[in-house]
Formats: sequence, C-alpha cells, structure tokens
Amino acid sequence: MPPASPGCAGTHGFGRVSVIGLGYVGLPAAAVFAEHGVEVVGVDTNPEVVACINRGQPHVGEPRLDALLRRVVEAGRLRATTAPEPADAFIIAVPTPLARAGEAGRPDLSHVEAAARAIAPVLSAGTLVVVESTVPVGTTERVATLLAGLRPDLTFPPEAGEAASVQVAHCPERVLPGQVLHEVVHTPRVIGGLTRRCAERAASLYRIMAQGECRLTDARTAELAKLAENAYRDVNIAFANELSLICDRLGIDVWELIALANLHPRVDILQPGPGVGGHCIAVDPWFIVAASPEEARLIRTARQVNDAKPQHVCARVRDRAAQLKRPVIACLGLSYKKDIDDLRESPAVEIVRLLAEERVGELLVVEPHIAALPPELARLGLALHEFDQAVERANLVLLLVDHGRFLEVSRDTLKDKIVVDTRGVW
Ligand code: SAJ
Repeated sequence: MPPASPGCAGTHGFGRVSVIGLGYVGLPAAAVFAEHGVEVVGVDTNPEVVACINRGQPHVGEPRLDALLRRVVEAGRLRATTAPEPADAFIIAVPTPLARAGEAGRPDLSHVEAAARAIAPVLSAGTLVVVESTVPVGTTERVATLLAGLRPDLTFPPEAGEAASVQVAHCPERVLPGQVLHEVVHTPRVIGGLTRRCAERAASLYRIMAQGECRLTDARTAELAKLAENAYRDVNIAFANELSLICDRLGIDVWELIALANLHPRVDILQPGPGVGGHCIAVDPWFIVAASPEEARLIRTARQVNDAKPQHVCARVRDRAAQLKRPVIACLGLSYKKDIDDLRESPAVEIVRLLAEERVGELLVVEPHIAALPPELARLGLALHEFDQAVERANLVLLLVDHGRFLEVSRDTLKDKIVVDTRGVW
C-alpha cells in the first residue's frame, strides 16, 4: 500500500470523507482512504463499535486490518462517531439484508434510508453521496429523492440533472472477505452515476486509492451489475452442488468428476460444499428475483438448490451415524467459509442446528475463530470444543469448513472413524 500523501487532498477536492456504516465493508474502506491521506470520519450507530475503532481496534476479523487501523487512528486520520458531520463525500456502506429469509424475503432498505436521513442535515452544495451497499435496482435514485425531500434548499439529480448541487452515485463494493484490503484497492470499480457528472465525481473519489480500473455507467446498471455478479456465482455453485447430489445417487466421487471435467479447456466447474453462506451470495440473488420474478427462473432455482444442500448433508450424516451404536460427531467449522470468523447465513450453523434438533448423536462443535457459540446453537445445549480433543473423542468426523487448521490433521487420526467431508479436502 502506498504511503499517505497528505498533499493530494487539495487536487481531488476531497479533504474529508465520511463512511456511514463501519462493518466488514465500511471499516476497511475507511481505513484505506485514511491511509491515502484523506481525513476520514467513520459513522456507526453502535457506540461500542465506535469506541473500539477509536482505540484502533477493528471489531471485524479481516487479515492486516488491525495494523492498518491502529496506524491511521494513531495518526489522527480516522476517527469514529455516532453522529454524522459535514464532509466532502459520504459513502453509505450499511447492510441490506432480506426482510425475511428465502424466497418470500424482500430487500430491507431501512438501514440505507436511515443512513440517508442521518446525513441529510449535514449535506451542502458540492457534496458527493455514494451508495456502496448492495441494493435493488432504483435504490440510488430513491436515496437521492429522499434527500431532496429532506433538503429543499439543495438540488439533486432526479430533478436537477447535471445541474444538481449534490452528486449521487452507486459504487458497489466487490471485496472478498478475507482479502478485503487487497481487493478494495485492486478490484476494478463499477461506478454508476445518476448523471454523468455524478459518476465522474465518484470516480475521482475512488481514484484516490483505487489501482484497478474505474468504469463509469449509470446507477441502475451498476446496481444490477453487482447483483448479477453474485447471482452468477450462486448459479455456478448450484451447478456444482447439484452435481454432488447426482454423484451421491450414482455412487461417483464428485471431486474426481469435477477435476476430470475441468481438464477441458472451456469448462471450469466450481466446488460443491455444504451450501452457500455469507451475507451476499445467499441474499443478493433474491433482490433480482423480487424485482423480476417471472424472468429470474434460473436464479431462483439456483438459490433453492444451494439452500437445500444443508438438509442433504444432514441426511448423509444421519445415515452414517445410524451405523454407530453411540455416535459422537465432531462438527468442524461454523463460519460460512474458510479462515474467517463470519457466521452469517452459514450453512455449517444450519447443519449443526438440524443435527442437534434431530438428536443424531453427541455433537462436539469446533470453531477456532470464535469465542462463543451463536445463541441458536448455545440454546440447544451445545458447547465449543478444542479441535484435537473433539476429533480424538469422535467416532464420526464431519468437516463443514476447510479452515487451514483442519487440513493439518493426520490420516492416522481419522483412520478408524467415519468421515463426512463436505469440502472435498481430505
Ligand atoms: N462456495 C462454494 N463453492 C465454491 C465457492 C464458494 O460452496 O466453489 C461457497 C462458500 O463456501 C461460501 C459461499 O459460497 O459459503 C460464498 O463464498 P464466496 O467466497 O464465493 O463469496 P463471498 O460471499 O465471501 O463474497 C462474494 C464475492 N462475490 C463474488 O465473488 C462474485 C465478493 O466479491 C463480493 O464483494 C461479496 O460477495 C459481496 O459483498 O457481495
């Protein structure tokens, strides 16, 4: 990462940038802007998160973020607060969950709206507002219209077009948890403006730190591009997961099958797993389905295929456990993917919950990245166990997440146990 160059604030016109929402996306972005010489004011509604950040400690687990945050907080370039302050640019990076899980869910935009209401009083002529949160098509325009209603003394793109005094754009985040600090700088940016001027102004903001290409478009196209990226991945993972079910039925090793098929120069099948988790790929495709239910048939089916995978894993474990007199099952991993602490929408959590509710056996849950079990598992009487002891005691070992630590286990340790490897790494 290049050293801060305080002098550049004058050339790009962004002396102070405010990031609204200091979570997995907003906090790293805030820290990286600060590292590039901008004064950053981070805003979060949670006072504990604000206090933690002001001590230079991240509240989210992300490689290398600790050191970076400490540096920029100590240098006085990043501070957090619960109340928005005037700034040259606001980046809204708050969650956009589903109001209800699954197909019946609609995008919940209450956090985005609350963020817009919170910044409205401190906007002024010349301010840029960027929505980074993943949102349904049309949301950026709705944010601008909401702001226009709250600030009749300013002009906004939906009514004033290129002449607007406040610029509004959508620049969807595309960072991969676990590699955020690299990707936030190097992944190409799609920048959708409500007008061309909005897009250009947003591009000049991101160019302060972005080393990848900044491609300009309109806001609606940028909104759908982000949703399409995650739906594309979901559909491709669903293909792999469907193949794994077909292989189970036909008695074929799906991992070998995929490795063979991928020898073809134009085939690149992804990896099956216990299901698709995280707050993005398991959620965002539903935004497309909600907006275009009759057309989004493949996207809906992919979601259903991936959402059904945890039940399939459970059925397999139940069958294998039935061979044991007293099943003791080591459930390895709870996070939604390897080497992170994020349990959101994690299929591993769902599988453990289903196994516990069905009383399939004694469950020894292992997740080295967390200190306490999530409430939905703790209330089922489960506890966290050490990896080595759990594997030692278990007669069935269920690998749910391919954490690096789990891959080191010796073949000898597993040799007399039933193994269900949902990630195909053993
Ligand atoms: N998974 C599989 N098989 C695979 C790949 C992934 O089962 O071959 C599973 C993972 O185990 C995990 C889930 O899919 O449960 C999603 O993991 P991921 O690593 O594919 O993606 P996320 O959710 O961590 O991040 C995605 C990224 N989007 C794309 O790759 C298109 C990231 O770039 C986005 O910024 C992020 O969503 C987001 O915030 O939208």
